[in-house]
Order: sequence, then C-alpha cells, then structure tokens
Amino acid sequence: MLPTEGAGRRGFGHPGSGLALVALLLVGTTGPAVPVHAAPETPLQHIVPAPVAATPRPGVAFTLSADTTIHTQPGSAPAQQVGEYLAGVLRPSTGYRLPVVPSGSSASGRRISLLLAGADARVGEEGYQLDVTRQGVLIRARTAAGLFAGVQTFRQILPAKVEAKTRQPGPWTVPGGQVLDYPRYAHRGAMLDVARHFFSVDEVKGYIDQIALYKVNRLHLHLTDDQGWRLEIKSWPNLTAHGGSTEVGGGTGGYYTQEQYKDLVAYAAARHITVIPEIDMPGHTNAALSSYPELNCDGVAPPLYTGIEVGFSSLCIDKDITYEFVDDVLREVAALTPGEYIHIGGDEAHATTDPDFDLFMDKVLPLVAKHGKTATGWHEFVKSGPPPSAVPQFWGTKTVAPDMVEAAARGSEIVLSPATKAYLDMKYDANTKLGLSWAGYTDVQDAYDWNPGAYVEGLPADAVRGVEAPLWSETITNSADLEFMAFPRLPAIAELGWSPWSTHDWDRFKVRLAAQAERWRVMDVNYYPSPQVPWA
Ligand code: NGO
Repeated sequence: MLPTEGAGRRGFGHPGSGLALVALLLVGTTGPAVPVHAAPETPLQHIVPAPVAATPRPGVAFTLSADTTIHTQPGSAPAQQVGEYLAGVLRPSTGYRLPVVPSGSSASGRRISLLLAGADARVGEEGYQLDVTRQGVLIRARTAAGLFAGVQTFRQILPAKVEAKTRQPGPWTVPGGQVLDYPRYAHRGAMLDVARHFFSVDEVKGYIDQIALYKVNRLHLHLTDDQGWRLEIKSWPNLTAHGGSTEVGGGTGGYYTQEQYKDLVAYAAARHITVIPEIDMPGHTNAALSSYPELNCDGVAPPLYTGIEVGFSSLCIDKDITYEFVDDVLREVAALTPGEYIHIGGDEAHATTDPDFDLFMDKVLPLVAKHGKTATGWHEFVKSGPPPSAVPQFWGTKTVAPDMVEAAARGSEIVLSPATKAYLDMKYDANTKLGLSWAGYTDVQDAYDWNPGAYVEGLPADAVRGVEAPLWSETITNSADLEFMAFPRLPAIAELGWSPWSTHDWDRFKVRLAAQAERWRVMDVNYYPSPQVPWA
C-alpha cells in the first residue's frame, strides 16, 4: 500500500516484505512529500538530510552488543576504511571491540555489513541502501562513498550519546527499517575562509568531521586573501613567512606546511570529502604583494593588512613575473590536490580594470589546465569567458543573473552560494554578535527555504551543479565561533544539496533539525539555538 502515486513511482518498497508504509515517507523526486500519520516516532523520521525514502519496520529493532562485528566487502580497501571509520565512531561510546573483518569470515555475533554489491541501482555513485532487521544492519552501495553516506545515516538513527568520546551506558538500539537514498546534486560544499583568520589543522579537521555527518562532499578552502597567505609554496617561501604572519585584527596568523596540508586533504578524503583549494586572484592579493615587491607594478611592497575592506589589491597584470608566480603557485597547489578543481577566486577585482581582468584570466586559465586541473571561480570570472568546463560559483544577492544564464548556455554548470541564503557569515538577526550583515540577516528558515533548481531566473535546473555554504572569517576566530555560525544553517544547505525537492518542507525540517541538537550537545557543537526551531 503506497500513499501516493509519487511513492509508487519512486518510493522504495521492500519486495516481498508485505510491509505497509505506515510512517513518514519521503517519496522521491516528484510530487509533494507525504506525512503518513499514526506511526510511533522513529529516528528514521529525523535523518538530515532527508533521505529519498525511509520505511520503518514496526516492532523490529537491532541492538549492538559486545560481540557485534563490522563486516566489509572482501578485497575492498576503501570499504574496509569506511568500516574502520564507523568503528572509530562507535568504539569510544559503546566500549565494544567491534572488529572490522572481511565479509564472509566466520566471526561470530551479530553484524553490521558494508557491502559493495546488491544495492538498488538507483543509489548511483554516492547513494546507499540501509536495512535494519533483528539480525543486523546491512548497508549496500556501489561505491565506498555510498557506504560512507549510509554510515552517516546509521549514526543518526543510533542514540545521540553514541557520539560521546567516553564510554556511555547502552542500550545501542536502532529501529528496524529500510532507507533508499542518493543525492540530488554532485556538489555539496562547505567553504572555510582560513585567510582572514587562520584555523589550525585540528580546527579544520573538527569542521570536516561535522560536515561529513551531513553528507557534504566538498570542502573549499579559501587559502589566500589580503590578510594572509596560508599554504606553503616552496618556490615562493616569503608568501607564508611574511604573508602568513598576521590576520584580521593583527593576530599572529599562521599557515599550513605542505605536509600539514596533505594531511588535511587525506583526512577529508577518508571522509569522502574532496578539498578544493582556492588561490584568490588577481584581487584579494595584498598578502602576496606585501611578500614580494616584484609582484607590484611600482615594485614597492605594501604593508601587511589586518582590516576587512575588500577590492583594493591587484597583482600586476602587465608583468611577466606575475605569470611565473601564478604558474609556480598553481603547479605546487595542483601537486597537492587529488581533486579535479582549483578555485582561482576572481571576485571583487575592483582594482583591476575589465580589460586587465580579461588579459589576466586569458593567461591564468590555461595554466590551470596545464597543471591538469579544471578551474572554478567566483561568478565574476565568467566575464572573461572561461571554457565551459570552468565552474562559476554564484554568490550574488539577486535572483536575476543573466551572466549565469549565459554561462549555462555556453555549457557551464553552476554552483550556487547566494549570499542572502548560503553565506554562513551573515548574522542570524540584529542581535547576533558575530558575523556581517551586508547581504541581510539570514535565520535558519531563510537559509533553508529556497530551491537551488529554480533560484536564478532562467537558469535551467540541470545547469545547477550543486550548492555550497561559505563561511568567511572576518569576525570568526575559533571553532566555537565557526560552529555558532554553521549550525544549524550548514545542515540546511547540506539538505538542499542532498535531498529531493519533494521532501522540502520547512515545518518538518525544523522538527528534524531540532532532533539533531541532542547530538550536537554530545559532540560539543556550539550551535545557535534559533527561536525558529522547536528545540526539545
Ligand atoms: C564576499 C567577498 C569576501 C568577503 C565576503 C563576506 C566574496 C565572494 N567575496 O564574498 O571577500 O569575505 O563577501 O561576506
């Protein structure tokens, strides 16, 4: 018995189980989501991002015990890595050994299985199928990324205290049921500005762990700006020695050595998150200009900058050394980047004339390609006519953006980060102590209530590559600040990136969000208790 035609087409029944879909179902990508009443509350109803379909098995549950084992796809190191990651989440709080063994081995006890076979074909490259029966937990996917996404859902249906770093009393029970799930968009990003204020490797890892829980798969690091250069470039060492030595407000700044940066990239990759490094140019370059006088047209290095103005700096467009510099930087960054994309900024080049901007991009875009990468940039960079493979990141405040529509017509896919919706550095309201307000206040509902597929007027839905939530750090200095601005808005943007539009419903989302707070308290996430959300 299926509740709607939509569910009949896209919902996920359980062949042969005869189970009625008696609780909240998230019914696929067409038609409205349908709440079906009369079911007991189950954590399956509280998953963020909302899954494509979740079907409770009433009266069924699975309880982890001291002899539970984690079985992974035989012969697959990536699947085993996901198993070890899951064990790493579960061991401290449960105190169980949870050995990770190849599936098929004869370990006794009940199982959590992570298999790369047998998933519904609809799961695609990043989706998964999760089954909880009395006998165990079965997560199936076509890729390790899919298994990893399934593991995040499994975490969310366990009691929140599972996130604790110290041993807690059980029971560790998950409700019976089945989830079929896959993302709406390929790009589900978070951006962190480590240039205005520096964030240590451990702080960034903390954020990676938090965004992974919401199935974010891209971390864009804004590594350079007027106030600081944060990535060691061996061929231009003064970029960090001098250009990394301060930050907004005059603090001591900091930078990542290439070894540290590689460690960050690997840490993200182990969480199926690809790092997209940004070297912002030709504007937002005072830290570089201050480090090397020869990059300035007049040959004079400006002082380091610790304020928060934008748009005053530019690399010298006419000098050959500018392109030798960019070539060296891109070569080193590309060598540190397993992902396809390098972000070349391009925003607010107010100190560069339009013809100079074109000239600059005409020389720099081929350098990105020369080093084997594809360019992405803030949306202004489309004015230089980049190739269709280049991905503009829209950060405008209006829904009318003919340049984005034209870029899409030329074949570009666009990442949406509208400043009025997705900027995590905007204040929630007039009382928010942190943050900026140039794009307006953005409370949780504002962040959530927009449709990326129909946001920019005239932009075809299939030209949208995904969404990204930028967190600029002019006013953000530490993890507590970062978390206060990101939670609960980051999960809202993550849901827009993952969940089918048919599940979109503020009144239900705010209830699911409220249910996350217990987890954030256990994880020590300093979230903003917005009055818009019915926190328990
Ligand atoms: C703008 C600007 C950044 C600021 C940010 C603050 C873009 C793409 N450029 O966004 O330099 O930090 O606003 O909200």
